Amino acid sequence: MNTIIEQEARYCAHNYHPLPVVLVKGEGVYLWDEQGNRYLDMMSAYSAVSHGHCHPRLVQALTQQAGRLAIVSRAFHTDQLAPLLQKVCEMTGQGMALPMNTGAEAVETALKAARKWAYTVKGVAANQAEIIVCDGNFHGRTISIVAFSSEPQYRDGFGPFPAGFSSIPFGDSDALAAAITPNTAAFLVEPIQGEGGIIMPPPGYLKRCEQICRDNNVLLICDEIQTGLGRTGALLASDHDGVRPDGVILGKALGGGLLPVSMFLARRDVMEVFTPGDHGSTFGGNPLAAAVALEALKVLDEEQLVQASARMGDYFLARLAALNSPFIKEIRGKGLLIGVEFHADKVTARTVCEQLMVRGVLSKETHETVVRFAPPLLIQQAEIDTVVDALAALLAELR
Ligand code: PXG
Repeated sequence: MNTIIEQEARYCAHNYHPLPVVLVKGEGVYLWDEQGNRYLDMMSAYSAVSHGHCHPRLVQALTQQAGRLAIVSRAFHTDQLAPLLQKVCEMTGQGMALPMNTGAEAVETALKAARKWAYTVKGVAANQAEIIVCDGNFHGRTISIVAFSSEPQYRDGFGPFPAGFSSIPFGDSDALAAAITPNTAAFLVEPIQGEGGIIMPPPGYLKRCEQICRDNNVLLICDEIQTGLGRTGALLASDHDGVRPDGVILGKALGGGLLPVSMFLARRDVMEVFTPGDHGSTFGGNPLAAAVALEALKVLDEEQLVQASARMGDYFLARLAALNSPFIKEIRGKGLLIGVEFHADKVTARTVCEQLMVRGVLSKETHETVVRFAPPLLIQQAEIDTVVDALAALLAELR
């Protein structure tokens, strides 16, 4: 056994089951292990590394800002936060933003905003606000977020849970219309369910949900932590449907693959429910994170990563479809958020990931049957060829 892996098993909580590889270096779409073996990264840290590993401009922004001013808390202003928030609001068409660090914190922020908006603007009676979510959702790991997870393992052993959430089938806009009550504050939804298995809703779903929310004075809040910032070939996945959500949650790639940076963005009248002391975070909006996130947004623009994601995603999907393998049940995705579902009785997704690793490709299964392909957005055609060829070779061997 590798001693580093043993040491981690001894001292780290066993809340993950990593592939047996010890990574020491990353650059662009590539990762290297201790022995100097090179891998193509098809995971991008669950879509957090859309800019590629250690992007030189982002490393420079990080090191420069780290040497000037890193953390002061929001007790004071810094010169870095406002330019970031203006840029991200202008890019997404939202009015105001509240910066946090991890995705789950930004989701919690959205839930708090929605509830307070329901009480102070919509007129819902105290403690009666309801939030509708979707079966198969993944929004993070806090107690209130797992309270509305439909995955037993995320909940088991962690109750009691807060009330005020109801869940409907994903992709069913009629179910949303039926679930709304006068107490409904918000509908929280992932435009494409990522951790749920790269689940695509039917065409026009989000647009219909937007209309239903408007008609009922319910906030449409899109969790774009995984789908946002170019991952699906549009800046936001909700752009594909021409939808302007009332609130948007960003994280992961916002930190440029270097730092945890997240935020809740919303219409001005929604965000204005927060007053000083209501909500906060020691590290949220710190100038180090803000400098990196602003540079990450500029790189996204200047290197046209959103367009690249659309182009390379189409190519990747076409090459996968051409595999025509009896092991593959379905190929799903948009842009560079792709899931390949295998027939459960033929091969497990874990086995595919282990075999891909041996062939120099790193990915991770979600559930037992789906392997995700979500590389950094700067991946080139030849690299996609390498991945698809590796998959084809291992499927041929399995046969
Ligand atoms: N929303 C979505 C759509 C996500 O994919 C989160 C929220 C939570 O973000 P943070 O930064 O709090 O992890 C995610 C995270 C895991 C895991 O093991 C998490 C994600 C994907 C795969 C595994 O917790 N996505």
